[in-house]
Amino acid sequence: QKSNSFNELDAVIVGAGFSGLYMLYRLREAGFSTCVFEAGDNVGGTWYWNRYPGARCDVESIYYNYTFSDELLKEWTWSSKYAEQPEILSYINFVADKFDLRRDIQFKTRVNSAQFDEEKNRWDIQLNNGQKVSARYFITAVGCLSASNVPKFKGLENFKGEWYHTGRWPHEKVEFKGKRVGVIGTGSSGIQSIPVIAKEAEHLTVFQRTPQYSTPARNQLNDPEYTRQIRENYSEIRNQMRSSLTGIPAVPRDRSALDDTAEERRRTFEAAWEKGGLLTISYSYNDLSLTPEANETVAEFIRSKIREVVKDQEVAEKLLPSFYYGTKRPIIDTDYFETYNRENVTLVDVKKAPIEEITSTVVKTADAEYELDMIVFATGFDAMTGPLFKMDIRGRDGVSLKEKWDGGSQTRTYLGIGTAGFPNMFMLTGPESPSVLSNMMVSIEQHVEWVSDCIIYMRDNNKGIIEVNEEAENAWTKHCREVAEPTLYVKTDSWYMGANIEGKSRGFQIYLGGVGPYRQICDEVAEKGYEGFILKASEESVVN
Ligand code: NA7
Repeated sequence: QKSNSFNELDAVIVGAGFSGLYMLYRLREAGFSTCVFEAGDNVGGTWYWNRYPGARCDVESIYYNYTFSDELLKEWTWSSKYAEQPEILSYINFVADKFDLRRDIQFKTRVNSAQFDEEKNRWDIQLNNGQKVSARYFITAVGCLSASNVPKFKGLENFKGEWYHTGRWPHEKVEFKGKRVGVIGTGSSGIQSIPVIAKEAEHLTVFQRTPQYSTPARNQLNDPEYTRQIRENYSEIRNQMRSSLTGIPAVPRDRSALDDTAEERRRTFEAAWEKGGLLTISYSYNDLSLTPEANETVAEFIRSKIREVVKDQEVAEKLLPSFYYGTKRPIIDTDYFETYNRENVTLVDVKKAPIEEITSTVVKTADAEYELDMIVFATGFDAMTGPLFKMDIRGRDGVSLKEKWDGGSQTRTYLGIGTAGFPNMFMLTGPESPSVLSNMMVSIEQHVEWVSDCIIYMRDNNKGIIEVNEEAENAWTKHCREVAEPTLYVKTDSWYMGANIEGKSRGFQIYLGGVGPYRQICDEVAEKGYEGFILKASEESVVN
């Protein structure tokens, strides 16, 4: 029955994660015919795919949920401070059921291509099952970290054991017991999974290229009284989240690290270490991401902690990070460094002796061989542009998004929401929006609400085409670079910089101005009749 209405859809949304689901909800409420296409066989996006052991969200659960429905806020209770993947996935399923979202989602379906038809002013969308769909609006809700990256190791195809990527973890239980397991990569996914795998596997070998700063999460069960208080004050909390820098109601302390004595700093960092949490240490001072000297104070504090926790000082030395703290995604952990005190764990420095080849049973580095039954690739993602480029998206004159953005080396957007030459296309949490440097839930709700308000405005004002003005795009892209330039972020090779993917050139692709200021900018744009966009009537009225 769905296929009959396909030719007349108002909107197609790609992806049934947090952003796609809310987008569907909003458009449907406003009376638009909408369909979501989702590659997985169920809802969840990031939380559907990242099922690796130890996966949990490092934003506190009370802030990592939808806030648009008071009823929903009352109905759901998070069990702990940092929710584990299965609990988050249950939440997303709960939401999908509560709002009856599944009836407009087609699962197990990938969008292969989307092409703007300049005569009809509609998007022609091709699905991997051969179906074709036509829609006025094309909305990508594909996430920022959904294109998994398995580096091209020579010989991987010969490996006889099991291998998995953390971001494409199987749904069946993976058994580590009695096995020699290797984990490649020590970003958030590696650091979350390593302590859990170490407890089960016969032996765990960690292949580390860049040592990471990680601080304790200090996860705990949520006290019912605490949950009650949060619920009671949620409208105030929601306002704080929305106007904050990162989508979490916390502000950096208004003091330079260099204004304190070494002893005072030590006490401050120590208290933050004990308290735990994602931003506690970063927010101890206001200049840790700006001045190398200030940054070095926190970096050295964490190094001292690693030396303290890890008993074998040779291993501890290998674990000491040297880049600017916070310029790769901060990580919080449960017993990560402690894991290296276990008898069954070996740390291998693959910066010093890189992985050269994988054979049927062995990972060979430049100076040794490691026999393994299983390899876990915790090697990250082709971030931001990767998920968009998995589809062949073509705008005016048949130009593809990939061509326009020079293969991902040079993103160009207006507000991270639209890009010139691609009319009626909206990106949720796209490059050059605050997205991955914020609590995604806050960014997602803001994007979805802005985009749905815009589509409603178009209908109410008899407009059929909206596209980014190139000047506005140039100014936004320049502004993004200018905001990032004075910070230490641009001095580190990270996935924020596109530096983890071979062939992608370096460029900071996230808006660093903060979610609160960003929201204000977006609101002003809308208030001024979508300033920076060109709006036109279309011959064909918007189908509704
Ligand atoms: P990350 O943070 O990108 O981490 C990937 C890790 O894999 C990192 O330690 C990389 O080292 C390592 N890596 C990548 N390629 C290789 C090769 N070829 N050889 C050895 N090691 C390699 O991904 P995660 O999944 O952990 O986290 C992604 C985000 O999800 C995270 O930031 C949160 O926002 C949630 P490198 O540092 O590049 O030297």
